Amino acid sequence: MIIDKAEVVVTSPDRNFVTLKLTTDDGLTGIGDATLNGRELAVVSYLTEHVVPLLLGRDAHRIEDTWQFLYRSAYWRRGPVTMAAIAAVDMALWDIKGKAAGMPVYQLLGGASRNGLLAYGHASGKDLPELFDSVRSHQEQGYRAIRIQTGVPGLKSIYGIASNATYEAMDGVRYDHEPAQRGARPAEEDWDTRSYLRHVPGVFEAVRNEFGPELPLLHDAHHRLTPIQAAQLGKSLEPYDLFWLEDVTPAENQEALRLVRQHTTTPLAIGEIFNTVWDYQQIIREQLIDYVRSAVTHTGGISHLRRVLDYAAQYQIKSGMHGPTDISPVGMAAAMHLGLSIHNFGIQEYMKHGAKTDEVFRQSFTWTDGFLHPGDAPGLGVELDVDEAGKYPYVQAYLPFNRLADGTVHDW
Ligand code: EZ4
Ligand code: CO
Repeated sequence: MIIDKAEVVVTSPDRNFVTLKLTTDDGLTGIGDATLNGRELAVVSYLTEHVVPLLLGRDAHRIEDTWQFLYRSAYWRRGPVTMAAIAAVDMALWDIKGKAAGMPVYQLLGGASRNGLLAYGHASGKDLPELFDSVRSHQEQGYRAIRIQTGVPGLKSIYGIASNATYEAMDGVRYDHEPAQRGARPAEEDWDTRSYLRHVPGVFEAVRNEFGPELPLLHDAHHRLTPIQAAQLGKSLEPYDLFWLEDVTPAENQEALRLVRQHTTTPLAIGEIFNTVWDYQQIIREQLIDYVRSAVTHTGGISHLRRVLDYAAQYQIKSGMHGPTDISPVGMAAAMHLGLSIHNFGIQEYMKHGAKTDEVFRQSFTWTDGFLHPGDAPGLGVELDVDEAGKYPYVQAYLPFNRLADGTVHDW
């Protein structure tokens, strides 16, 4: 089983996706997701110029050896571009191994540890009536756990709220929240932490009053707070029993979470922008988080994220894999196979992709009563239609950035 072809496919049905497609000499194909939102072409270049030439002629069965070779032989380790490229190779090789074995990937990882994966969706609204409608619509779609994001009085556009501008930029495609916008420059949003901290507890009180105590609710602070502000938010949300509070501080400083942890019992989730186990070393060992947010796509693939989650399991920390629309259907499938097999699965983020995306990527997962299942097709269970992908060339798009009232750039 020698890799004799490796192609990098860039396509933009609804949004940009980067996919690595490997073909072996006996005709098996495997695909992996390498999408890095807003920096897609950097990964394309890393793969095309530096990884593809090294893959040709290698034994496709040797997943671990290939992973170690790509990680260590580069000398320059880690980083989102490198780790997304390695992730794509890793996923594609697991896909091929599954097809060679005639088994879905989760069987190769030890088999199912559960019947399905509890998933949460994104409800949002600029005000409470719009938010309540969005929560109801998610419940009608079967979601049993819901992330809550709202507008903050005085701020024009804010992370997590589906806006008409976004729909227009996305050719009218309705995503519950897609922050990247097509165009030559990133959109500028505004931010004020004090207004946010004042407003959010009242929103959760209203949501609990409307929807009752049972519904698991989540919230994303998206890296914007200082440690003491994060502690304040965690405390103020305790009465509303959150499933988790996500990314309260910028993730680079792991120690910041110690201070947050000393002040609040609100469960914490972090890690969507982490890319190796080293980013988690201290926060897992010191039990400073409750959920690991890494995506398979951004953390070196199934092989490496499984290591992170095995380490987390020793501390009763669970998975909460990132699953926004910028994770392609291939990356989502990889997350589902991994999540189904590990013991310490927590919850899976799940936003539906657009109709065009679903035509480019033919998928075999199921969504039943709020639970995902990757399906039983051999490999990852996703087929890339290269002709269909070719209809949608890359479109430049950027994630937004924030400025404070005085013009200072703030974390987005
Ligand atoms: O901003 O995926 O929890 N989800 C998130 C996402 C991220 C985007 C960045 O590409 O924080 O909405
Ligand atoms: Co997030």
